[in-house]
Amino acid sequence: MTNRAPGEGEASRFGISVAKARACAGASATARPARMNLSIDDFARGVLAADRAVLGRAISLIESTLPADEAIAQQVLERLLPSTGHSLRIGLTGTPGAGKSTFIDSLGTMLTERGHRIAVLAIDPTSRVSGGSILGDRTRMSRLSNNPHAFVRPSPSGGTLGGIARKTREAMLVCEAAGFDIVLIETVGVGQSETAIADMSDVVVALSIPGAGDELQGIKRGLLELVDVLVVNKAEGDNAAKARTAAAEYTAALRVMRGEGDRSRVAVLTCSALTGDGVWQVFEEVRSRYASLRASGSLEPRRRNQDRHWLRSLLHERLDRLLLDLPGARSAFTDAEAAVLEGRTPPVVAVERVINALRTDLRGESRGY
Ligand SMILES: Nc1nc2c(ncn2[C@@H]2O[C@H](COP(=O)(O)OP(=O)(O)O)[C@@H](O)[C@H]2O)c(=O)[nH]1
Ligand SMILES: [Mg+2]
Repeated sequence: MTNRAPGEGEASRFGISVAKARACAGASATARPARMNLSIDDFARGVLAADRAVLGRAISLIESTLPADEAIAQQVLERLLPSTGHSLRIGLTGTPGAGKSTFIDSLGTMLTERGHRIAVLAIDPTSRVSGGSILGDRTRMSRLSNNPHAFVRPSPSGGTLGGIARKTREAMLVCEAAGFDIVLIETVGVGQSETAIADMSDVVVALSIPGAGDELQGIKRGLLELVDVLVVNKAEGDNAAKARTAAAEYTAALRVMRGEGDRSRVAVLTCSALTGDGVWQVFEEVRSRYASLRASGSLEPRRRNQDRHWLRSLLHERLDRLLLDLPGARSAFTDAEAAVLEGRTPPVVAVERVINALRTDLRGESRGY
């Protein structure tokens, strides 16, 4: 099999069977477009048949930034869309070292033993620096990484948080189409990645550890809005009592912050991801929240609302790109930035100039059709 340059060999994409492609799986994957000679049909059929090799490649396709790959990725996604949505989507956040990967390994193993199929994905904007939250942690997920009923995929590296989150979300849809009935998405508990995870999960779990009295400051109001289940991990041995105290402090603080009668109360639990104690209870809480979302008819509206957020953020991203793709708008933007930096023009005036240049560019474009 030869390495193909992007955009080359369009026709051959439709010629190769999944089986043949699988036979090539051992070949070196350097500098090859992610679509790698699979047709849209091959991708869709392979994913729907839960072919792990094709699933892996479909996700690589989604992560690819080659324009030719992106175009195919969109069509593959569109084909798979009717087969998505049938999973419980669990978001897991918490500071590095809180035990997220260990927790996923423990819970994931319990779930596969009960007949579930688990996909584990990650959103980690720092992955390029840290070497990948999940990849670096494969040892922490040693059981799950070798489990035939689990699929573990590291965070896509590079790009903006928005880009990484989008790709993770699309990978989640592909995993759903491949029949995984539980998707666990891990993110480092920093800044906006928590918002991103809440925008693709049905239930959000935050993991923390008993610290030296910093429990209360650990609950940021923003995070509180996003989290359904708060878990104090490492609650075993000498730590068990400390963890219980931390959980009690969380409960008290949450009551104050949210108000006594708030029905959408955050559940506070303790567990030990290491021993497995309490891990299943965390899942029961997650499952019961998911069940009430479904029973009350709020699951679908919640997901549609998430889709609307994605639509808006994708649109913003594309508009940014469009601005830079159109020559008039781009140079107006460069001038505007310089003028604002030098204090010659207020931003509100500068933005109008850019918009006017953009309008002129677009009028020119539409005449070209
Ligand atoms: N004692 C104890 N250690 C744990 C527990 N869960 C995780 N750890 C340890 O905490 C460290 C960080 O765990 P990891 O799962 O990588 O955390 P992550 O960064 O949140 O994914 C590792 O050394 C784990 O072995 C637990 O329940 N108890
Ligand atoms: Mg981890």
